[in-house]
Amino acid sequence: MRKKVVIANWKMNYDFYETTSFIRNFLKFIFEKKINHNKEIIIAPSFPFLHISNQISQGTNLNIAAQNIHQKEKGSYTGEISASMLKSIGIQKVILGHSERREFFFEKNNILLEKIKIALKYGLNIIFCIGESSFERSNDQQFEIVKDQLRKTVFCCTPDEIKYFYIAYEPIWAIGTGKTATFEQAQTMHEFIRSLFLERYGKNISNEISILYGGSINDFNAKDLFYQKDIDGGLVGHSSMELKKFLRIVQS
Ligand code: G2H
Repeated sequence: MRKKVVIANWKMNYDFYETTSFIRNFLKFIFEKKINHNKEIIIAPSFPFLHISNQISQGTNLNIAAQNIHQKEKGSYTGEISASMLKSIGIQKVILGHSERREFFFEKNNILLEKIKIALKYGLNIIFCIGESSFERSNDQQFEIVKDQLRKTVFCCTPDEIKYFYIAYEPIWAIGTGKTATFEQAQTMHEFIRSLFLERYGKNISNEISILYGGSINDFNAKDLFYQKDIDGGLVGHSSMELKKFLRIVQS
């Protein structure tokens, strides 16, 4: 059975105090209630707090992920963060391809493929985001778009490399809008994504790959979404920033 995974993507929110106190309180609750059995929980704070967050969560089942890396290994790229820097502070996971990176930082599929390659070189697990815009969905192009995003990025990897991936389907029209995909819409897309993995890599990989949903998940809709057979958990933005809400989502 595939593990359920819940990831908090805090984007550019929370300072040092907010980050560390949230993680401490979260761990306290998880420990007391023993709710993380057979569940993978990941929090992605901002770069400056990755190291301390990782230290606080040492020895627990909470994992810490970065929200991005630069595509080059090192060099004159002022202000950027490399995969090897993350690795050197014990970070094992990174989110790539988020639609906010694609939209605001012009990250196209070719750049994302470079990022994938450098992340894999340093053995980082990749939470790779894909999804269509509202215009594309209204023109019924969502399947074509998602297929193309995968073909130009993840599907350039070998079967051994695929073991490092989680896929997050995040329809852009549902991100931060409060407009969630219905569980039927999400399940249909997840089933389609899994069928693409079947076609490209065969049965074992398509059965094992975790496909998460993202886009306005909250403590009310999480249960229905996570109950679907091809939805293995969620990538949660806004609702992951309130401890009680996030705990309810994790418990869903
Ligand atoms: C999508 C999601 C987290 P939100 O970006 O990746 O954010 O839950 O706020 O829509």
